[in-house]
Amino acid sequence: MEETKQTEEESKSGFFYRLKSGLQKTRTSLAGGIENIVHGKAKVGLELLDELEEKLLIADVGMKTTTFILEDLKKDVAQNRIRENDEVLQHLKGQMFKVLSQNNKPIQFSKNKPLVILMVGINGSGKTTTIGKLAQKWKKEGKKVLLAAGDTFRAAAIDQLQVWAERADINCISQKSGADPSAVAYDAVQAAVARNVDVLLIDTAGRLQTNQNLMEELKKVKRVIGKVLPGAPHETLLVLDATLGQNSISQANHFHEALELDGFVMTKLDGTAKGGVLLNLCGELKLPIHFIGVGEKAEDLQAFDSKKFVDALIFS
Ligand SMILES: Nc1nc2c(ncn2[C@@H]2O[C@H](COP(=O)(O)OP(=O)(O)O)[C@@H](O)[C@H]2O)c(=O)[nH]1
Ligand SMILES: [Mg+2]
Repeated sequence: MEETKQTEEESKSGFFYRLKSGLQKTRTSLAGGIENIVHGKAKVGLELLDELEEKLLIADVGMKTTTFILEDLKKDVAQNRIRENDEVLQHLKGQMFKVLSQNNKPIQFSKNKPLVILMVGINGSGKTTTIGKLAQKWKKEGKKVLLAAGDTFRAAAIDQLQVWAERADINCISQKSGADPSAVAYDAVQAAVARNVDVLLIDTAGRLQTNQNLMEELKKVKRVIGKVLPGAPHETLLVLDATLGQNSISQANHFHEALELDGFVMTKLDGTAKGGVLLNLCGELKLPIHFIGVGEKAEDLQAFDSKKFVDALIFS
C-alpha cells in the first residue's frame, strides 16, 4: 500500500513530482543554499546562523519572517540544545511550516451555494489562466461552475476566458468590451443564483495597485456583488506573479487595504528562484495561500499544502 503511494507520488505525472520540479529554481537558490550552508559547517554556531539569516534575506523572505524563523534556533544553539547540522535543518523546516500554515483556511463549498470567488490582481499575474484551470478542475470533480468575464477592458480578455469556458463546456457570462464590469458581475451573480451553480468565478481587469480609479472600480464590483447576494463574494483572491518577488508584498498590502482580501494565489513559481516570497507573504499579511501555479498545464495549478511545499523545497 505504502509502496504504491510512493510510486504514484514520484512518477512524472504525480502531484509531488510536479511540485518538486516546479520549485526547482527556488530549491536551488534558497533551499539548496540553506542545505549547503548547514552541511558545509563543521560546527553549529553563530557563524552558521549569520549565514542562514543572510541567505533568507537575499531570497526575499523578508526581515520579519526571517527573524521569526531563526528566533528559537538562535536560543537553542546558544544554549547548546541544538548541536547537529541535521537538527538545524529539521528546525528550519518546522519553522517554515509554521509560517506557511498559520493562516490555513480552506475554501468551503458546503457553506455557500453559489460560492462566489472574485479574482483580482495586476495585469499578467495569471487571473484568467487561474480561473480557467480552476473551472476545469472543479467541473471534473462534478461541480456546476459558472464564469464571468469581468475584464471588459480588452476584447481579447473576454475571448480568452470564453476559450477556457468552451474547452471545459462551462457557461460564461459576458458583455461587450467596454461594458461596466459591475454590470457583468451583477448579471453573473443573478445567473449563478437562478441556475443553482456551485461556484461562480469572476474575472477582473488587471490594474496597478497604485491606480486609484481602477481600484475604485474594483471596490464597486465587490459592493455590487454583495448587494445581489449578501455575504458574497465569499473569497476575494489576489493573484500574484511569483517572479516579481518582494514586490508582491506591496501589491498585497495595497489590494488588501482597498478590498479586504481573503487569500492569495501565487502563479509562475516554476519560472523563478523567488519562491521564498511565499514565506514573506504569509508572515506579513497573515492570510492563506490557496493555490500555487507550478507550470503552464491545468494540473500545474495545485491546492497549496504547506507540508508538501516545505518537503518539496528541503528534502535532505
Ligand atoms: N509558467 C507559468 N505561466 C503561467 C502561470 N500562470 C499563468 N501563466 C502565464 O502568464 C500569462 C498571463 O496570464 P493571464 O491569465 O492572461 O494573466 P491576467 O492578465 O492576470 O489575466 C499567460 O501567458 C499564462 O499562460 C504559471 O503558474 N506558470
Ligand atoms: Mg486576464
